[in-house]
Amino acid sequence: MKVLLLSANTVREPYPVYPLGLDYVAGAIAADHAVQVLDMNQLPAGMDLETVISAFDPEIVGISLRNIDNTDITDPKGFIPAYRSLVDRVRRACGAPIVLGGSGFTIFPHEIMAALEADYGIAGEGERLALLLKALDRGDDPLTIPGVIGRNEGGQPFPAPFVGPVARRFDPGATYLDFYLRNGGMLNLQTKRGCPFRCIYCTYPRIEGRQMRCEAPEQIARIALGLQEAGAQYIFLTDSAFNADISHSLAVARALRGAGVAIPWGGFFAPTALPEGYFETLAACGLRHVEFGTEAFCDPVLTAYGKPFQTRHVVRAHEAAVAAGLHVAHYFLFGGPGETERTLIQSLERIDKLQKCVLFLFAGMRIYPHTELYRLALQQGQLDEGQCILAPVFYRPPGLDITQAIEKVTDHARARDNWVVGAGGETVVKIMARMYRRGFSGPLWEYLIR
Ligand code: B12
Repeated sequence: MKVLLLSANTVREPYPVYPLGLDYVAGAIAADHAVQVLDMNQLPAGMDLETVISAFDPEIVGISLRNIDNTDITDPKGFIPAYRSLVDRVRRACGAPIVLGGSGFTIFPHEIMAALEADYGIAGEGERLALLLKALDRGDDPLTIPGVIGRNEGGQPFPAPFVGPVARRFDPGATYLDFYLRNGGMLNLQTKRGCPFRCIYCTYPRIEGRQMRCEAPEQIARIALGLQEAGAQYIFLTDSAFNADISHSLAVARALRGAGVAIPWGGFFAPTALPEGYFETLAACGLRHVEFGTEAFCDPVLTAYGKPFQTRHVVRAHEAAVAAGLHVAHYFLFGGPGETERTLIQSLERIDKLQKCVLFLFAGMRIYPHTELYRLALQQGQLDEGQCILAPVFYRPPGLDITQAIEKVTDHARARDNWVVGAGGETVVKIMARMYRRGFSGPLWEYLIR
């Protein structure tokens, strides 16, 4: 079959993100189908979407929906209307069935199917597109495939994790690659799937499963070398938390160094108890930056959030990362269950003591389906059973006025150059674009470190 895969993501905040998910989807079907990948960030030179579609004449169009919104209560942006226009354009250009997928889609499969009126959707891992294509080819019912849903609520939206080979197809000749190389030079790399943690607000275990499935370090290093040879100047590891499996993370780091990967890399980490010398070893293998998903700086709140660490672990992990010479950032998410004015002030005062880092601060916890937070919000009468929360709904902690909390955080941040409230907005996008044009690469927040 002729399959067109389309990345719909044109978000520039904090910087453009290479459409990694489609490399895996393409890898799963390329042996048996003719695949063309398009990226709405950069279409082939001199062509618009309609021209590419009519030239390729696809029999199936798969659309990757990574983001739903920016999850920023202070400057909210939603992407569903733009996705709807994209689907309409594809419909006008060809009669091929449309299949939706991606992390954003996986969180709200039925709601997004209804909003976009696509033909099929695959919640979870897109490797299952191979099964969907086979079923369509044979005239079998695709809705019996785990994860596949149809237009009218049929199917099984939440499958067990995909079992079977996963193969990334990275194409160094892709027309859109140059866009990412020019805008920060950052490409991305997945070393495992699954998140074992139980943070009450988080979608990751729903998107990737809870069971960690690790890729062989040598295979990861081969892919990383390919990214480097294609011109990447920085690699972002997309794992939910790179250190969730300590020994695998160390093996990956050593494999990267052993394979000759010389470009720097970074990713998300949990500030959990770590073995002595952990960050030194990673730094010696090329780790340049650490983004800690810290979220709160007060033990009762960390416990209420279901985080797998306490403040003493945060302090130790922070100091170890700084001592290893790494660029360090922490994400904070204020205003969840257990947060009061007192805990907020306590967290802000403690954050002030964190040296040599950047702080990304969000106030307002978005409620996602199938999370502990969702159940709590229902119980507390903040949501009605069956209420659609595709348009963001934020949790209201009983002990705190969230508007005042935002003001407090914003006021506190105003006097501090290394505190960034929310996603940073257009100002950040503009500054980053200017720096990328001047040849800077990577996430760039390191220039804010104080
Ligand atoms: C790493 C990451 C980041 C990094 C990315 C760095 C980089 N250079 O890649 C950073 C920190 C920059 C980032 C930023 C943002 N992120 Co982010 N990010 C993630 C994370 C943890 C992993 C994404 C990833 O690459 N996964 C690995 C790839 C291989 O998986 P995948 O893309 O999901 O693809 C698989 C399936 O989804 C499926 N699939 C994908 N496409 C298709 C297409 C079809 C047709 C099919 C059938 C299947 C399919 O198959 C693939 C293989 O199995 C996810 C959470 C998660 N665990 O998924 C959040 C996540 C995607 N991010 C999210 C958000 C909101 C953002 C921001 C908007 C935040 C902000 N306010 O700035 C920005 C947007 C950036 C941008 N330009 O798009 C949300 C999106 C949901 C939502 N509410 O919209 C997520 C889901 C986290 C969450 N809150 O739940 N992010």
